[in-house]
Amino acid sequence: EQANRGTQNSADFVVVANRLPVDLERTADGGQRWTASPGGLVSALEPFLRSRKGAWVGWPGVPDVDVEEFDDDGLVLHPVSLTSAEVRDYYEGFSNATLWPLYHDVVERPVFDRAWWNSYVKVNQRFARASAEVAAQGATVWIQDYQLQLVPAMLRELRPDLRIGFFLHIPFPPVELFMQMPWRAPIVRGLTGADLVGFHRPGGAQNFLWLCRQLIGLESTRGAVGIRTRPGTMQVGDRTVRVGAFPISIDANGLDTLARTKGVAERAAQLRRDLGNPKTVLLGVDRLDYTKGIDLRLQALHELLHEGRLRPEDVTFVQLATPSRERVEHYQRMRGEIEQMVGRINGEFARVGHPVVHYLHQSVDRTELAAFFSAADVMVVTPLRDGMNLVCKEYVACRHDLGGSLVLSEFAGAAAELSSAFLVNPHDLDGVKDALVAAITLDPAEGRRRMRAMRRQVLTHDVDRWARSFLQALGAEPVD
Ligand code: GDG
Repeated sequence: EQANRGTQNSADFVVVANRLPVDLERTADGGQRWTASPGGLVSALEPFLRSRKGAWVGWPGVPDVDVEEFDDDGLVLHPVSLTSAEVRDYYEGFSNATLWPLYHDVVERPVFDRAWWNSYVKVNQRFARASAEVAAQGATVWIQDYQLQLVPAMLRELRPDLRIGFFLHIPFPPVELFMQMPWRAPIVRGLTGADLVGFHRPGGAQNFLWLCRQLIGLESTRGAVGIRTRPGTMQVGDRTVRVGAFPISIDANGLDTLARTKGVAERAAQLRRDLGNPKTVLLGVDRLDYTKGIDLRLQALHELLHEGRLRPEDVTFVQLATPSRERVEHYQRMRGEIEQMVGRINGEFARVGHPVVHYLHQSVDRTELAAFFSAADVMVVTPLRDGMNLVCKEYVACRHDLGGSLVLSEFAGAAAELSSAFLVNPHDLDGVKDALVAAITLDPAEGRRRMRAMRRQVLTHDVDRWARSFLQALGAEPVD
């Protein structure tokens, strides 16, 4: 499968992300193999990548390996190597223990470490060089997310001929919080190397425009930024940089089709039987991350059971918690706390053979996930802060039966689009409890009305529309 290095400066469309869309895995016999991990981003970009000479630049997911570029069914995958020390400092450190908590409202205290920053600069430089190597003259390069915020300016320096886009998948924080960052000016300058800087929400775009004015003295527009349209603009030397809001979404039709299959329907019914056919199945699906508010929903459930507003024989709560960033200390601490809460609730309210909380620290495949969504009466999504949150959109896409209801945090980007959910302030525990009870006792006709409205939004605003609107604003796609 491995091809020779033959794509120097020949790709017309390049995606740059921390990770490649495939993971390298070491096998038991000491060999290695690739496993596909195509998320929403890959499926959304696939048509663009395949219709042009596309390349994807990213880390293969294991440290200390040097892999040659190879061709994966017409898409060039260009691996960037990281040492173990770089994984620790650039990835687990600066990306996930500095930027992640800072950009998520300082839910945990960000760690500011100069060695981590130095590693972040060095690795961003490596990604910029790798991108410069694969991009053809005048190509479009689309850089993804918070791990690579310096790449736009670094790449512009190497290759002024390129059309460069950047999209941030997590929230861009309020300026008061961003100003804590010791390396705030270089980060803002790094981003301004792009021709278009995209965020999920207009608020993030506005925060960024403000910083460009106040921190590095650029001239920029002050008017409101629209969604997909009316981007803000600023002057960076002789270039005009656009700043806009592009709410990401999911492959809604693909998921809708999957959820309608007999296999998923049967598996959903089986899951309910396995859970003991409770009156109400509540569901949480998250990476095990402290921003997701898993502890809050458990606390709300605990209090409702304690007060007798919910009866343990009527409700079952399933929490799928995908393992994530397990070597970062914040994550280790939170995992312990959540598992203790699960133990406490089951200790007090379970009966033999009937736990109230089913907690799975595992990841399941897409079909199984669709079955869980189809089986759940109430989907509980309570992040303290979330750039968008795809899980709630996936739940809606799976409910062609118009069944089920959604409890959704106001602090998820998705709340702006899913106004027919039960919106909650996750910091207001009584409010969360009331919303859970309201969702559980919802009149079915009212539930269908709400679900229909949410489905209309999600099915017409899918990930393909997201990618197209970004690339059109970048001038890389004709406007339809
Ligand atoms: C970041 C931002 C933004 C989860 N468990 C399993 C599984 N998943 C899938 C979900 C969903 C994805 O992982 C999680 O996406 P989210 O958007 O909910 O959250 P983050 O991972 O934090 O994503 C977020 C997103 O980027 C995109 O811009 O929306 O705000 O934080 O697709 O279904 N998938 C499978 N098994 C699991 O066990 N197959």
